[in-house]
Order: sequence, then C-alpha cells, then structure tokens
Amino acid sequence: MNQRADHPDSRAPRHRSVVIVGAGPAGLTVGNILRAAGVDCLVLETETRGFIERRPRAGVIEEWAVRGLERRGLARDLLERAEPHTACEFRFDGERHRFSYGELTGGHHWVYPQPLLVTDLVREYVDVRGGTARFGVRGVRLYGLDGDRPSVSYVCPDTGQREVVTCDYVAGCDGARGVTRACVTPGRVRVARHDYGIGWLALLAEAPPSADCVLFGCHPDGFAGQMPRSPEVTRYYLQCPPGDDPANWPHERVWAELRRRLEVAGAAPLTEGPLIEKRVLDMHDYVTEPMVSGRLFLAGDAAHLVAPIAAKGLNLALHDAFLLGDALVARLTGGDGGGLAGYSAACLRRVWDYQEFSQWLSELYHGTAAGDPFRAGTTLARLRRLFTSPTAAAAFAEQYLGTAARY
Ligand code: RFL
Repeated sequence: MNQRADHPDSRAPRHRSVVIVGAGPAGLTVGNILRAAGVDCLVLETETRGFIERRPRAGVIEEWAVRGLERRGLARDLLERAEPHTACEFRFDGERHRFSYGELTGGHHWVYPQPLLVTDLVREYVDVRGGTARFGVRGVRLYGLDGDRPSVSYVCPDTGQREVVTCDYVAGCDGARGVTRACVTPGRVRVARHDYGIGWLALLAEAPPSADCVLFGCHPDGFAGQMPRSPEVTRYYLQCPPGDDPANWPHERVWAELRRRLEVAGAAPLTEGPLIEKRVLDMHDYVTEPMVSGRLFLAGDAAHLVAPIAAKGLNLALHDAFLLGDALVARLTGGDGGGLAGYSAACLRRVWDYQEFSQWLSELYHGTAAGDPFRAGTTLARLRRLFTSPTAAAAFAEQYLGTAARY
C-alpha cells in the first residue's frame, strides 16, 4: 500500500517496527524491552528530557514490579538506592496504629522517586541500548490504525516540519492527557469512569520525613497523608474540596492542617519545611476497555487512571509495559501473536482489582470526614478491624502489596 498517497502529509515517511508515544515509565519500559531484543522503535515525547527527569510524582513501587524491572536489566540503580518499606501507620481517634505488613507477610514496597526511575530508564534506552527518542515534539497524530501499516506524524521541534513515520504497531503510553486514547475506533472501546467528589492537595516538602513509614491520617476534618520520598523530600496530601485553588493553602495553613490531622499522642511532631510543590488533584478513575484498537495498544495512564489513593498508577503502568513489551517482541521476532491477542485482558485483571482496592481505601481515608455519623461509624469499624482481625489484616496486606496470585 502506498502510504504517501494515503497520508495527509507529503514528506517521505520512515519506517519503524514500533512507535511509542510518551516517555513516561510505561513508554520507556516498553522501549527498553524492545531495544534489548533488537527491535527498531521510536519514542516520541512532548516534554524535554530534562523536564521528564525532574517531574515529581510517584514513589511507592511494589516488589513484583521491581523484580520485573530487574529481570529486564532495568533495576540496577533502583536496587542500590531505593528504600524497602515494611509498614504503614494509620492515625485515627487520636491514636496511632502501626500496620507491619512486612512482619505479617514477609513482603515489602520499595520507595524510589519516579523522576529517578525515569532518569534510569531514559539513560538505559537512549545511552545504553541505542534507542531513538524525539523530545519536545508537537502535534502527534495517528493514522491507519485499523490497517496493517499505521503511521504517526509529529512536528519536529528543530525544523518545525511535520515528520511521518510508518510502523507495524503503535504503543500509546502518553498518560492521562495524551492524544492516543482519543484515537481508538469509536464504538469499539468503552471508557468507564468514576469520580470520588474529593480533592487532594498534593504537596512536596523540602524536609526529611516526619515518620519512617507512610502515614494515613483518617480525621473528621479530612484525610491527611505522609509518604517518605528521600531523606530530603517528603510528600504530603491533604483532603480538600475538588477544584480548590492551591493559593488558598499558604504555608502556615498547610502545616497547621497537617498537624491537626496527623499529630496524635506519642508521635513525634511533624518535620516542617518549604513547600516545593502544591497542586490540587480531583480524585477520579477511568478504565479504557479493551486497551487495544487495531494496531494501537494503550498502556499505563493512557489506558487507565487510578487516583493516587492507593499508590497504584505507576505499578499498573509497569505491569502493562512488561506485558506489551514482551508481547511485541514475541510478535516481531518470532511471529507469536498470542501475547498481543491476550494483552488487554491480562492487564485489565490487575487494573480492575486495583481500582476496587482504591474505592475501598477511599472510604477508609475519607469516610470519617463525610459529615455523616453513620459513615463515620462504619469507617471506624473498618479501620479497627484491620487491627483486630487477622483475616482482614491479611486481605489488606495482599491488596496493598499487590501480591495476589490470581493475576
Ligand atoms: P506518564 O508518567 O504520565 O507519562 C506519559 C508521558 O507522555 C507524555 N505525553 C506525550 N508525548 C507525546 N505526545 C503527546 N501528545 C503526549 N502527551 C503526553 C508526557 O509528557 C509523559 O512524559 O504515564 P505512564 O508512563 O503511564 O506512567 C503513569 C504514572 O506516571 C502514574 O500512574 C503515577 O505517577 C501515579 N502516581 C503513583 N503511582 C504509584 O504507583 N505510586 C505512587 O506512589 C504514586 N503517587 C502518582 C502519585 C501520581 C500523582 N499525580 C501527579 C497524579 C502521586 C501523584 C501526586
């Protein structure tokens, strides 16, 4: 088929086996897996390399995901620098309740800031495995996804010219605000959404953590959380009205509210510091089903968003990327398309399980502040059950660690 004749752009197209849109954890992991197998690919990213290497986001990575990275030669720096975490602490009713899931299960999380992971993945993809990436591109468009030779065009930042690349497959890894999700064939894909009606003020403080583990403050005035990121930087969250303006939260108000919701008898006072990030997140989820449309395969936040309530988004992005990378390699090197055919269903089992856990956890975090004495009562019962019922504790630990065998 003459792509140039069909294509709205006139410049001669180049060919790549796979075009990956988006250089986040999902796209870079797919790219690294393809390069390790010698598959020719191109990563397109709207931001600069420096920007994506500094963009603060997640930090909690599940053990199976780290092992998945390690198996693919992508966890060397992570395993040297990341902190294993084995406990979290719930604070409610004026008391602290430590939940030692490490003791209970032998499992743990790793805490490794997302910018460090992205830095490692870009270095490995570009500098070690010789992958091609174009940063700072504009106007990415996809064509011919239902045929056997799709194409992708983008505006090159150096020349201002629209470039065209034909390919065998497109990996849509461009996150929640990307363009690939909108390119699915209408009517073939369903998007299921959920809105929590809750906002979180997401904060990064230039200060050491106030406790050695994740803190969940379930307070009648609203949820507050603390997540250690590094010895110098700590993430905090404060429940706030959705759509709230971060300007409503000056330094003094933030720390007063964090103290009110997190400080309890017997706990060290919070370690305060300058706030280097302050943004309001409206808590919502979505799932695109199936995650495939013709030759376009969606992965990570492009396919599904899970609110940061349960710290699952990066983990799901890696899970998708492992499955997609391996399936593309199998298809493009040996001809086995089974992995691609089963890709969406295999991803969605974990996606829906994590979405359900996020909903369950949301009630645990926010139920006491709902202004409804009945919900406050049932939420406190749910919280106490974690510390009185070994069965409930085991179920929570399994979901929190993402260790269920059924995936
Ligand atoms: P990303 O990381 O958003 O990367 C997508 C990339 O695509 C680029 N892009 C485009 N490129 C080309 N053309 C376009 N048209 C494009 N549009 C966008 C973007 O610039 C970007 O570089 O998606 P990916 O790879 O799917 O990874 C998802 C994770 O980043 C996300 O799920 C997590 O950060 C969510 N999350 C957390 N997940 C965890 O597992 N554990 C956590 O502790 C955790 N904490 C968080 C979080 C997300 C947060 N925010 C900001 C919503 C904490 C926060 C505050």
